[in-house]
Amino acid sequence: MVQKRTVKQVEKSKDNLKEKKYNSTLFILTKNEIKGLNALFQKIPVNRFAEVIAIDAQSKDGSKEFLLKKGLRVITQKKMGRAEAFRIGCAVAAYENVIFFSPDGNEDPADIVKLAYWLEQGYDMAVGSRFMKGGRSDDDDVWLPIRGLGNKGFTLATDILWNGKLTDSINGFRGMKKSKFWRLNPDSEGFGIEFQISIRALKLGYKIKEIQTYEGDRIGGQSTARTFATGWYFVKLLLRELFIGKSFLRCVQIKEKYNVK
Ligand SMILES: Nc1nc2c(ncn2[C@@H]2O[C@H](COP(=O)(O)OP(=O)(O)OP(=O)(O)O)[C@@H](O)[C@H]2O)c(=O)[nH]1
Ligand SMILES: [Mg+2]
Repeated sequence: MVQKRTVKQVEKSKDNLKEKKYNSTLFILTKNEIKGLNALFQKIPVNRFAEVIAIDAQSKDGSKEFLLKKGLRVITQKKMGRAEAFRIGCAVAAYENVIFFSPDGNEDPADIVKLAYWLEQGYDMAVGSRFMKGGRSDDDDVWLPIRGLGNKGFTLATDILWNGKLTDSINGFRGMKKSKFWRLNPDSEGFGIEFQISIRALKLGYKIKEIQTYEGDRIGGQSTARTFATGWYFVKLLLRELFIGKSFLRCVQIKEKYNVK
């Protein structure tokens, strides 16, 4: 017979989840994000993760010094770009589950543990979706919502072409199993990395969990994403993925460059 749990027991298990420590690696990605760090750092649940590493793109505004002062390990990128940060992260992470967080105000630190939770539940990838019911994108507020429309268009095309049910194939706020990351042989540059990962994950039938996320406005610093250049890169990336199918599995594996076995 199934035993009913008392209210006290249910409350206690909820508390356990609140306090739970994750055997996962949390990455904080920065490129001149000192304003965001000042505003958000205390909300980042660093104590809930067995490993926290910052990956910094040679910030000149004191972001690196800030993170070092907080006692974090900071890796300084030699080669720029978010794709490079993802690859460096997956090469050095001590844990299988990795989460990437960017402290520029776009991502809600409260969602970090939710991503970690779903990875622990067995998902290969967990993604914050700005376009699910209840989600929100700061791009939606722009008078000419070109980025929001572009994002939705790319996701729609991806779902149609690779039979997916994604609502946000591009958002950077995500976590993955690092072994599954390397299996995708992700060779994209810069801001294309998330889109490439989403497409290839669909090609290989990965278990993907999307959670609704609220994308706030950038707190300070400068956007590094150039809308039209990034959009054009996405178009080329999509066409290439269409053309190559699953042949990336048989190509030279990019992980070898990062000394990953
Ligand atoms: N480690 C690392 N982080 C980066 C790099 N480029 C950008 N970032 C960080 O990645 C996050 C996303 O970059 P943004 O420039 O905000 O791109 P975006 O969110 O599309 O643009 P906005 O809407 O203006 O915020 C920010 O926290 C950046 O600091 C990089 O080369 N290396
Ligand atoms: Mg941003």
